[in-house]
Amino acid sequence: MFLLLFFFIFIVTYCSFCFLLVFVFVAGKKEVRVLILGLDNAGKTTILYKLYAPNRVIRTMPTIGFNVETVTYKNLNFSVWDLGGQTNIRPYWRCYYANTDAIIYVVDSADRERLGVSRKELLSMLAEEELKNARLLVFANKQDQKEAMSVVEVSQALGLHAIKDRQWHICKAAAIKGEGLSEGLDWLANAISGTGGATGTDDTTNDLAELSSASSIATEAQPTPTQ
Ligand SMILES: Nc1nc2c(ncn2[C@@H]2O[C@H](COP(=O)(O)OP(=O)(O)O)[C@@H](O)[C@H]2O)c(=O)[nH]1
Ligand SMILES: [Mg+2]
Repeated sequence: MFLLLFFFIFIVTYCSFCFLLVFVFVAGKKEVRVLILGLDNAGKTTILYKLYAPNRVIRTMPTIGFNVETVTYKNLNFSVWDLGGQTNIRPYWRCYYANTDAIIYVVDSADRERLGVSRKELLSMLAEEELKNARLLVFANKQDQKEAMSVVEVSQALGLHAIKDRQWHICKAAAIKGEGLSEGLDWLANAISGTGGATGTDDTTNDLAELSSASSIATEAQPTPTQ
């Protein structure tokens, strides 16, 4: 009888311990909802899959609808939504805005002709009430292209310096080689955890002079997001 009671208590204790372990593991990782937006052909899908599987060779097709993957980085679970960027799909971006913690806005730095359109889309998106608390990370992508604008040029063309009401950061990237992505994700993880990137004009990462040097370090580093 005693043996049976002992066995019962042992099983209950063991199960509770396992449950606690699973709970701590699951609850310990904060869920972060991220949208990857930008014009078509900017490199959004390439970025999503480079973050998801850094060593995989990525071949993309124009995205109709969306792709979504979970990327775990610095104890955060990023649920990353990559939405199609074609002109006729852009009006549907707003269907995904609710509860968004951060926007990754991707620009093709070599596409000088459409930078004005990209700026217009960015500004109208930032004006949306549902996104007023979302942090903004901009990737000046395709820096491997000879004709690519510098990160400072892209920043100025987008008018980022005028954004005072949210945390934002821009860094250069060559998504196809996986360059610059970890620096961006580092900033985002710090901003979400509240350990970096103060809001508004006081944010030193929003300073253009700082930004060019911070980003030039980024392109030399290889991305090391954990899966
Ligand atoms: N040269 C270069 N091409 C890139 C880079 N990132 C993406 N691409 C290419 O740009 C094209 C569009 O990429 P994709 O990710 O589908 O763009 P999306 O429409 O924004 O999702 C593809 O041919 C990619 O291989 C990059 O950093 N450098
Ligand atoms: Mg795509």
